[in-house]
Amino acid sequence: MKKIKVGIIGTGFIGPTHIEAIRRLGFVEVVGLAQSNQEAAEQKAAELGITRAYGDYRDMLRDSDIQVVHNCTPNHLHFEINKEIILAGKHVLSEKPLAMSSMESEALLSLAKEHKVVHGVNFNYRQFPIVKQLAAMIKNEKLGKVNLVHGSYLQDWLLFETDFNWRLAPEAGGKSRAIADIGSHWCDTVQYVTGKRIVEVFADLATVIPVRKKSASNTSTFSEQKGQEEAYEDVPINTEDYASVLVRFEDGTKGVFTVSQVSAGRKNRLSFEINGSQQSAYWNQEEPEKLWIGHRDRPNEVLLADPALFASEARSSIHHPGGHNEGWPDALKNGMLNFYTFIREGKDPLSSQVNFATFKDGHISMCITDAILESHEQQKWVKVKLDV
Ligand code: SOE
Repeated sequence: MKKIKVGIIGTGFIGPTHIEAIRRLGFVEVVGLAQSNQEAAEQKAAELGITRAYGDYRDMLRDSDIQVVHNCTPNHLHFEINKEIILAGKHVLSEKPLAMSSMESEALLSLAKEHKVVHGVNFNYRQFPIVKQLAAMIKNEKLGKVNLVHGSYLQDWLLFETDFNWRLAPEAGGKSRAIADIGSHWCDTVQYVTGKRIVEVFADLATVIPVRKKSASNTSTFSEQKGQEEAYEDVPINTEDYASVLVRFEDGTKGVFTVSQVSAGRKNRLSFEINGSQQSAYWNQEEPEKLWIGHRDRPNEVLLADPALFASEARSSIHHPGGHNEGWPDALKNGMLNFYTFIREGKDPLSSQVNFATFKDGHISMCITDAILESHEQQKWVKVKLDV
C-alpha cells in the first residue's frame, strides 16, 4: 500500500504529538520536518527519525512527494503558512487558532475551498470517544431538550509570575490568549456535542498577573518552574489569564464558561455540564473515560467508556475494550484517522462527509473570539458575525 506522505512545520510542544498520532495510523508517513533553521531542523529530524530536514518550510512545500502539511507553528505564523500550504496545492492540517482574526480565517476558508484541498484544524477534544457518545446521545434526544450548557477550561501552567511563553505576547500569540488558546477548544467541543452554534456572547476578561518575569531560558509550553538563580526581565502582560463568558446558542439555549491558566492544581481541565429537559451529563477531560449522567427521579449514573455500551456513531472512535485506558493521545489519533482516511478515500473537501474539524470550524472559532474581545471592550452583548 502506498503511504500518504506528510511534512510537519514546527516542533514545539504540539508538533511531536502530531507525529506520534500519525505514526499510530500505519498508512501515513511523516517524511519531512521544517524548523526555523537548518541545524535545528536536522537535529530534531534525527531525534524523531524523520529523513528530510528543512531549514526553510518553503523548500518543503516545493517537495512534490509531500501531499499533506501540518502547521504546528506559533499562532502568528498560522495565517501566512496555511496560505502558502494551500497555494502549494497540499492538503493542510493547522493548529488552532486558525489565524489571528476572523478576517484572516475567512480568507483561509475561501482559499482552501477554491483550491479544493482537504483542510483540518486540530480541535482534538471532540475526538474523545465519550464526547462522541454524548453527541450521539444528544442527537438521539436521550437528554431531552438541551436547556443549559456550562463549564470551564482551567490550567495552572502560567500560575507563577516567572512562568513565561510565546503565547503571552500579542505579537506571537494574538490579541486574545486564554480565549484563543483554550476557550476555543471549549466552544468547539460544546458546539460539536450539542450540534448548535454560539451566536452571541458577553465577556469579562482579566490579566491576573499584569507583569511577568521572563528568563532567558525555558519558556516552552507546560515547562517546569525554573531555578532561583536565573536572571529575569520584567515584562508587562496585555493578554488575558482569565475570562468568563456568557453565551447564547442559535436556538436560545443559554450557557456560560470560564477559562483560566492560573488555577493551581488544574492541569488541563476542560469540563462541561449539559442540562437537558430529561437528563444532565457532565464530562471532564482529566478523567476522559467517565460520563456522569444526572437524573431527577432515579440514582445518577457514570458511564465508563466501552464500545459495547456505545451508540453506533461513537463506536469506531474507541480502539480498545472498556477498562483499557485511553486519553489525550487517543483523541489526537482519532482526529488523524478521520483526516487521513478522508484523504486516502479521495473524498471531496466540500462534501458533507467531513468528520473532523475543518477551516470552517476554525473560522467559527475566530468569529467567537473576535466577538468575545469586542464584548469585553464594550461591556455589552455582541453577536457573533458569521456568514458561512
Ligand atoms: C496550552 O495551553 C495548550 O497546549 C493548548 O495550546 C492546547 O491547545 C491544549 O490542548 C492544551 O494546552
